[in-house]
Amino acid sequence: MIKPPRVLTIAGSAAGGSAGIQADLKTFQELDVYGMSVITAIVAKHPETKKNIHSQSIEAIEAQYATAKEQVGVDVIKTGMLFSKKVIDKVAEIINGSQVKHIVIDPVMVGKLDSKLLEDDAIDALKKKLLPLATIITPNMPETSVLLDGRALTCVEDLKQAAKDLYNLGPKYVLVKGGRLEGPAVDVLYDGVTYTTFEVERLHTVNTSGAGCTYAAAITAELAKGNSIQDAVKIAKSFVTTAIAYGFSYTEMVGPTYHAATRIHGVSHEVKVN
Ligand code: PXL
Repeated sequence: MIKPPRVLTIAGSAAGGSAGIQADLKTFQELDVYGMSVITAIVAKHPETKKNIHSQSIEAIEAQYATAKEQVGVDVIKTGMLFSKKVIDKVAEIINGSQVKHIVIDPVMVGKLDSKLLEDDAIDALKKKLLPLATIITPNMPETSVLLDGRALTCVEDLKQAAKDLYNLGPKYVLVKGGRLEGPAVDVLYDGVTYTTFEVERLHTVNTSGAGCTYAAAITAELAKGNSIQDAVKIAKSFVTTAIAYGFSYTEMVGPTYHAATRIHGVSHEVKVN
């Protein structure tokens, strides 16, 4: 009987299905791990009040974690949108007591549709309490800038220096994603000694909603299956690039990546590792 590795995402619910918990669970399913979730907040805009973040109570967060742990058990944890300092404190406490094999932290701050997904006064707690617990953190360029006090990033060398400075906050590995650079899409991995770059051709599409969540979720799944960090990042980047290549939109709005693309189309994009 196959019992896949058990993976828990602690993140926000993106009602449109492209990002957050929904992207994570779709990715986990595609990559053959058993997915579970703790929902920290629901992102969904009310048509009249315009309220778009519906945060969950600490009690609800504790209850979801207790349920996942008791009913199933947890091998690897991923975090996404945490929203507040209060939630970050609780998630740090959960992680500290969890004894899981890996922690993947995607320091989500702003969504594609400009929702603010992390409060300003939570950034310090993220840096001091959560990042030091991570096996790997996966900031994009805007998140990297915020974590490094507004630093400008314009080239791969800047990403390397940023990865080194983020490494000093305590995670075992830092993956700075260069999606907003010109030219090929290059990400930089740093382990305290060596830099590894992961490069794919740049795809020209607007339908990338949830790409960051999907990438980090794929890394989480591959680590849970026992892959090395380098292999997990390589497989995950190929997976998310193929998902972006087959992204689409049902409406006028920015659409999702296609989580099933690798399976449905039987292709996976080549990633150059250096
Ligand atoms: O893509 C970042 C993201 C993460 N988590 C949630 C989101 C979004 C973007 O909208 O809604 C819950």
